[in-house]
Amino acid sequence: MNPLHDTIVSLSTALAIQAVSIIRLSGDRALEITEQLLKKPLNNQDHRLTYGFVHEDEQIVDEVIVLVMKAPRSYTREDVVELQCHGGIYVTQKILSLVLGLGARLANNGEFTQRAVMNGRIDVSQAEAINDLVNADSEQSAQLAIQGLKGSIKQLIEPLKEELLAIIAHIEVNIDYPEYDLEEMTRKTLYPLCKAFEQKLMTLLEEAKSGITMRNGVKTAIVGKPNVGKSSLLNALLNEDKAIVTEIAGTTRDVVEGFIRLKNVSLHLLDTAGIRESEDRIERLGIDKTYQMIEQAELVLFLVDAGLGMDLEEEELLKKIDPAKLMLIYNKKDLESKPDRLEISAMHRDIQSLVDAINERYEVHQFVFKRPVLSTQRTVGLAMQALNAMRQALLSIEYENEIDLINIDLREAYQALHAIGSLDDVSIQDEIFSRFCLGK
Ligand SMILES: Nc1nc2c(ncn2[C@@H]2O[C@H](COP(=O)(O)OP(=O)(O)OP(=O)(O)O)[C@@H](O)[C@H]2O)c(=O)[nH]1
Ligand SMILES: [Mg+2]
Repeated sequence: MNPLHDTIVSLSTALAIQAVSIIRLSGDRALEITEQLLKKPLNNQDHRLTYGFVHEDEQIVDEVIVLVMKAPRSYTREDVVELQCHGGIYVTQKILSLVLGLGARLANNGEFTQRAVMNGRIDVSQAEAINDLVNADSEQSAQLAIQGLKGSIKQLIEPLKEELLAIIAHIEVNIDYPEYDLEEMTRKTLYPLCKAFEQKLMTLLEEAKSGITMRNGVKTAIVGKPNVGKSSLLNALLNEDKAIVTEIAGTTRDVVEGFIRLKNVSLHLLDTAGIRESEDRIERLGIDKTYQMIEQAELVLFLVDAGLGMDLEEEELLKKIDPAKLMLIYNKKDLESKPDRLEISAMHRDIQSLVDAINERYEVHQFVFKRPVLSTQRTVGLAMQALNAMRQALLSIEYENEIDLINIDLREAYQALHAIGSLDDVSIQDEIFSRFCLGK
């Protein structure tokens, strides 16, 4: 039998002692197997909950609730049955083995979702979104996944595909039907079209990047002179004693990392070595790293000692940091407080003003979740592939290649975009679905 049409089964809940376990079947024989198990007809129970007993021969194994969802109104578009049994490990395994004995096969990771894709209920990008949603560990990542689930990725890519297809079709009509009275697509007319398309792909990728940043956390470097309280701030934000804090200047040498979720954004925090002229070789290596972190960071929290105020060195240092990613913070406000500046006291874990300021800063970035963005490595990779092919086409035009040669690159760009929502390339199927959890 075609493995895509046999009846699969798996546990939808964890194998643990719990109130209820759910065993899910999908496929042509799902109903029949359940009927045998319950010794009860289920044919007129579509989309209803039924009560019954699971039997092994004449013996009752468990009392269950059964939900029948006949094709095509189910997750997989096949006949689906969900058995809710008592959540004991023994009972659950027993029922599973009875179902297997009646001819169902244990499902692979993601196989239910794979069937949903195969049967056209959702496309691949939606399937990935389902996986992302299951794995989401924050409001932001869940929102991103919901966008993908609603099919927005398709809406994002479809117009691009159509636009490109129109260009390709124009070229191919020119080549294949020269007798048609269609204006000829020349390198000159093609160039601006490709250039505009390149720009659209670049925008797509930029937005994907901010989407991924919002999910993985904004890379945030905590920097400043020694002893201003950088490590104290890291600890206050994380609410734990992660980094060593002492009154000795030059305590931190290596980068100490942490991760926090705030209301509007997650931060990937990097506490760094304090910047100063130093004779100590190890400390200097640490300071080199600090400069690297300032370069790489998307947000720089620059700390100044409120008691000492800002000195010339700090002013010089500030000038070197991209103002777009800079936040200036005065720590140790318990020593001296002034109006009109962002003040905290890391040691006293009094940092709400900073948390509020960061949330405010990322309020507008919530747009990322209001609009669909590519959010998986696979889809971003394909969009990059499309961009590269388009750039190749532009080069090809500059080299004054024949139009049919240029068309090869355009077709390649189209293929890459197409693959974002399609499973035509069967070889990648397993790669995608193996990342799912069992039973999904
Ligand atoms: N009064 C006061 N002292 C603070 C505050 N925050 C930190 N300190 C003290 O400042 C000293 C230095 O704190 P750290 O957090 O180690 O400073 P750092 O910037 O990480 O220093 P380096 O790692 O050496 O660059 C410690 O003695 C802290 O207790 C604060 O809000 N108020
Ligand atoms: Mg430190």
